[in-house]
Amino acid sequence: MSTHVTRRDAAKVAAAVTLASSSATVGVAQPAQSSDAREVRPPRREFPSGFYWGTGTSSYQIEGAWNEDGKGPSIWDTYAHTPGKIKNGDTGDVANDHYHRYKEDVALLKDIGATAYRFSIGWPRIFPEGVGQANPKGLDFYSRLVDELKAVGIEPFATLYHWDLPQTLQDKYGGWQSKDTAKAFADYAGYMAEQLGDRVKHFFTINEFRSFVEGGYQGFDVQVGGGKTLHLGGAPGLRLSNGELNQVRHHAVLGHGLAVQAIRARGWAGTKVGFAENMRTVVPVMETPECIKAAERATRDLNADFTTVMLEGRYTDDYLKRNGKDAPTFTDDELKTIASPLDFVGVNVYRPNSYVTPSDDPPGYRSIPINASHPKTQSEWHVFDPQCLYWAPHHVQSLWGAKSIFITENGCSASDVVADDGKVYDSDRIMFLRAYLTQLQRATADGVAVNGYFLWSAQDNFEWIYGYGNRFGLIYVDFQTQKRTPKLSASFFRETARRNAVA
Ligand code: GBH
Repeated sequence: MSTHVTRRDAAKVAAAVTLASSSATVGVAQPAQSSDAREVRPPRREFPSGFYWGTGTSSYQIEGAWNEDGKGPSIWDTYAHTPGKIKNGDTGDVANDHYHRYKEDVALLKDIGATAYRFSIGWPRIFPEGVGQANPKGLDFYSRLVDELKAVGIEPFATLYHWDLPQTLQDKYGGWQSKDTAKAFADYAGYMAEQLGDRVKHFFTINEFRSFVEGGYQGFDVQVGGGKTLHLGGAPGLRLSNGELNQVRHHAVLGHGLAVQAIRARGWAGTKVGFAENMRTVVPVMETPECIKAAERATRDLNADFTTVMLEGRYTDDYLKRNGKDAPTFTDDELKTIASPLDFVGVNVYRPNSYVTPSDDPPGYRSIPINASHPKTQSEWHVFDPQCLYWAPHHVQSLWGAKSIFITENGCSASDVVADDGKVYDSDRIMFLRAYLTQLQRATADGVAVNGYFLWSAQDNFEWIYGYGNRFGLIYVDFQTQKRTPKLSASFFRETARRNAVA
């Protein structure tokens, strides 16, 4: 062993001698001092100043306290309590016990360097029956949470609907199958803007229309490569026909529009409002003008039911034709409401939904299949492609002229474990974040108006039908003891937020 080291050292000395003598011979300076030596700059991928660095969570996924302080049951309480619906029979009854530990959790957000926090308000905490008398204890919880955030300088962003519909509205109206639910949602939204609007300046109406409508009212098939599809579902677990489903979609966007109007009517001056949708993200196969145009067309088309109608105020001809007798029924007035002007557009971006090339035949683009070997993260639906964090906001701006865009969710699950030294080394999450954020930085450098990024999620939490198995957090949670441990990715996030540049 020692002989080996000695021999290597000897070789180094010999090399140095050779260099020195050759430079002496030809009169060339040492490489380190050479004027034509390649200078390597330190990486510098900065975001615009004032960019928000946030994390996100949702009420049912972290709060627990499912039947405390007057909260009414939600459709997710019912669904999770139904045997066989959630992996391992997990429920959100206790979850991260955030309802009782919110102070510790806000302190952790501060520690990991977040400057913004996107949380959701549990509608049945505020209106246990969906409508009627407000529950002061429910309101008080969110009011204390907001105070706690503001006290440490973290900007609160509130989502009004992250899927936990009051069970009463499901029983009474069939949930979003009825316009009455859309109206009740607007009343609740206006009330929240009135109550919290002195301190909360940003509201998101609804989170992921596509997920809760398609997952909850029919179940949906997701392409994951090689022609393989997954069938995913969620509360309330209905299986409606296509025509009925389109009507639910319509009521959901109508609820959004009515909520925007209620927030404007009853909220405080300076309140900003938008939605947070997991748009179908389309990536052009190549960055040629023709291919980018094709990707834009596909984006408008594939999102006709939610994003497009909310930003354009009309269902595209193609959407109506494609759905024929299954198209939703609507009025012109409703379309106007649905497209009520917004202050920003929120997009949740995880994966590409489609890769397109141009086509001479209508509709002007062709979706190519995702390959079987395409890389994925730990979640079975999560096809990995950093480019989608470039293209999603790019399309939103080029198609609809959005002046302000937030990435309301982005992140991945990973097989995190606590190592012997007590740390959590989530190397793959850091790779994921660096790659995706590099593309987001590229978008802002190209002039796309992105004002903030919310990493999903602050903490590991109840991942819907997957229960506690799929961990998305920057902070590891031991669900037996409720101990929180920041992962290595939390250091990456803190450094990124501190420098306002990809770390
Ligand atoms: C978001 O939804 C949720 O807002 C959040 O609550 C959740 O914890 C987080 O992401 C992580 O999953 O996108 O075409 O592949 C994501 C839940 C959305 C994941 C639909 C699967 C399948 C359709 N799901 N998606 S697709």
